[in-house]
Amino acid sequence: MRLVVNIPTYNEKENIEEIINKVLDQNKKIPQVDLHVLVSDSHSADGTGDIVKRMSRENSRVHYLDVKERGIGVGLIKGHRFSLNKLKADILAQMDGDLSHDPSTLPKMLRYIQEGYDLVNGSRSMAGGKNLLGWHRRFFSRGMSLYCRLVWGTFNLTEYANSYRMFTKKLFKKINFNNVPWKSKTYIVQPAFLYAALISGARIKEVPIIFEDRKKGYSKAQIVAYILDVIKFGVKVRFQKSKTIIKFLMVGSASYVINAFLLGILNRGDLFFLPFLDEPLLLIVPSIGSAPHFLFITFDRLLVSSIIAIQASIIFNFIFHDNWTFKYRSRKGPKIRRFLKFNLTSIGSPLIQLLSILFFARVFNLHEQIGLAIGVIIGLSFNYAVNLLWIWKAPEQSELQSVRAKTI
Ligand SMILES: Nc1nc2c(ncn2[C@@H]2O[C@H](COP(=O)(O)OP(=O)(O)O)[C@@H](O)[C@H]2O)c(=O)[nH]1
Ligand SMILES: [Mg+2]
Repeated sequence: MRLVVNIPTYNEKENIEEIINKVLDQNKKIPQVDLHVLVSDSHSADGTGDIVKRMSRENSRVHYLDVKERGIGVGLIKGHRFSLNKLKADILAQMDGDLSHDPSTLPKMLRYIQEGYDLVNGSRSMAGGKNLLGWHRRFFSRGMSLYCRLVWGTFNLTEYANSYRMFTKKLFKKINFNNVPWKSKTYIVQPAFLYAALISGARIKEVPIIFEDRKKGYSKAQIVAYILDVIKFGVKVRFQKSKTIIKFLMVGSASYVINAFLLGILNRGDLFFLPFLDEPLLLIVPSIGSAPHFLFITFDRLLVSSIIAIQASIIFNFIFHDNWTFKYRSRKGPKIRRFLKFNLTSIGSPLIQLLSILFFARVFNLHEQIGLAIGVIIGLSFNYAVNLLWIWKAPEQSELQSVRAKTI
């Protein structure tokens, strides 16, 4: 099993040799993997490339890739692709080339990957973690984390910006890079990659790390441009999420039309005052006067037509939600189980509407249409919430803690 640690660099001649050696040293602690280091360099002008090329001639575990263009995202993504395609990596990792990340965390990260996590993320903000950068950089990291947490709604992740990560080849292949602005000149690739991993249903584990400030060389971070990119990305994520609600409401409206139309033609042959058929489609089912009774229920045409119409609209809803509205969310288990869950929760909304009509009419003496309108809003919110949290849910962090150990 091969693990490739990708180090993106731009002008790191003072640090690169030391960090490569320190990473390779870790192999003693994790002899079960074939550890390699890849330096993905943006054509540094300071001779970083020459140092790495010399090292790669002396040691077959060291590799050099000139990604030519500037940008840490270019180094990372092109580097990971190279690791997969050329170096045949099974597990991918990435860390900074300025000794800010301590390579001795690598064995711990590997352990979690081997336990079945898809992505292990080094965190400076969780218990045991530390950020030793200056106060303004710490302030920026904290602010950015808070923004991402609130906007993305990921309250269990503490770190968004850090680059020290390990993940599986399977996860990397699953990620849709069209949604990751990795060619940007800022470090937006860090949060954007994390978000793309979440969307792909990645099981994520955070491990505490201590982030040292670099001792040599200079920082290439462009904080103002980075802040703007993070804000822009957050707006995009929010819009994506609103799109889900809009789709949900569109499918719901269409299914109401189907429901009403079917009920009309089955029960009466018309829709309100619009005649469609000469007689009800369900003529064979008797109307209330001659219908059979069972316990308190009369099996008349209205009841049978309602059940058929409602069930048809539920099926319509399900097909569109499964293939369109919630398509981007991870789906676990067989489709039939999701369908049964959906049917079960679909009862919730009419029940809420009925209770709301009765409650507002009987308790507050309000018109039944007011109760119905309130009931529809509560019912729809209820359905939307259970759809997101139960039927088409992306895995929660809390679930991740209890993930079953799985050997790779
Ligand atoms: N390939 C590549 N790597 C870069 C680029 N800019 C920064 N890096 C690397 O990304 C890592 C983090 O950059 P650094 O300047 O230390 O940012 P800071 O830690 O946020 O101050 C280091 O290994 C840099 O050499 C770039 O344009 N291309
Ligand atoms: Mg740095």
